[in-house]
Amino acid sequence: TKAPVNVTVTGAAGQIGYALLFRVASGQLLGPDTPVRLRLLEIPQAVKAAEGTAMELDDCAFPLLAGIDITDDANKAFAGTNIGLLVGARPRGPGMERGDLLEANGGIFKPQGEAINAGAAEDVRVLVVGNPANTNALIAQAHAPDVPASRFTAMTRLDHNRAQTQLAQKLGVGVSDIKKLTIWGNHSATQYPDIFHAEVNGKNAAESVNDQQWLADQFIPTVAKRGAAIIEARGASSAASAANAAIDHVYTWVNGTADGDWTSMGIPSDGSYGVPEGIISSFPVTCSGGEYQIVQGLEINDFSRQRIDASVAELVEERDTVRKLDLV
Ligand code: NAX
Repeated sequence: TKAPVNVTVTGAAGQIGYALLFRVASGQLLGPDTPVRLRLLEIPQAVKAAEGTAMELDDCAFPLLAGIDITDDANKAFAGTNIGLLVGARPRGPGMERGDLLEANGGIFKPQGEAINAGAAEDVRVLVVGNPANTNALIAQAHAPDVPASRFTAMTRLDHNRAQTQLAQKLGVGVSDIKKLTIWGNHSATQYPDIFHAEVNGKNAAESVNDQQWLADQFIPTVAKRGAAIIEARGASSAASAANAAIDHVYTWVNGTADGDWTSMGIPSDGSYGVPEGIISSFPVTCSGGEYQIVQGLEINDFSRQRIDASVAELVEERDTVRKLDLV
């Protein structure tokens, strides 16, 4: 049998943590042949709750679960880790400005980046879920100079999955009939879900929809504001769907995209599509052999260009803010 893969989950006692850990431990993150050892990182006040979750994990008797460590020390949590799921973050409090939010999260993602740099396994792969996810990922990456920047990613897969279902429902097809959707930019209300290159049973999706008004006034805002709609309906933010997207993100990164399809990931820009190098922005990517590559050569029409630029401008602003705070 294979050696266990070390998976670190931060914010393990939170609601996404509760939806995520059981799926990781059951083998859905890395597949049915790969045992996992979980490392749970929490703040001191929440360690006890994380221990409670660990008791339940034990009680599942998952054959693939090789062990669970719980700590409030980032260095211990990331020592030897292969996969880091960075879920814990500082939420925006009442009256908190964006600068304050970024500063508070800098206090979390800087030391976690340093701990990853100091002790993670050579092949470490990091997914940041905690918001503001793209810029939190940038902060962690900036403090891990010995780890290839490409190993730091931010989650836009939930947005991608949301877009897939919205489009499938509009066209009355199954979600598996939809390919090559793209989320561009920031995981925020400025994100741009792009259907101009998407395919529905092999036909162009934008042409199949043929309804610019639906695209601009329904589809894009529904996807971009879905998080708020969930809070409104459920009285709590997306948790199971966010955990599902985290599982999808890592599974696809490690196991690859299907032929004739791609996915969306927040990754350090190499300058493709006019996105400034270094910021962590969502792109269409294919994955193979544990590596991802930006899909090149897509034609970007004026409608898309404006929206990509607006979301990227927000990311540049966030980067400039954390630069001023000396966080990157
Ligand atoms: P919860 O508040 O339920 O849980 C967060 C947990 O993180 C808490 O248990 C807290 O003690 C812990 N935590 C805080 N600081 C920590 C630190 N320094 N080290 C370790 N743990 C720490 O939030 P939950 O609903 O689980 O959401 C977690 C994060 O995901 C939030 O930032 C949220 O905004 C973000 N989301 C991101 C999404 C995405 O698509 N990228 C979608 C879902 C979600 O909104």
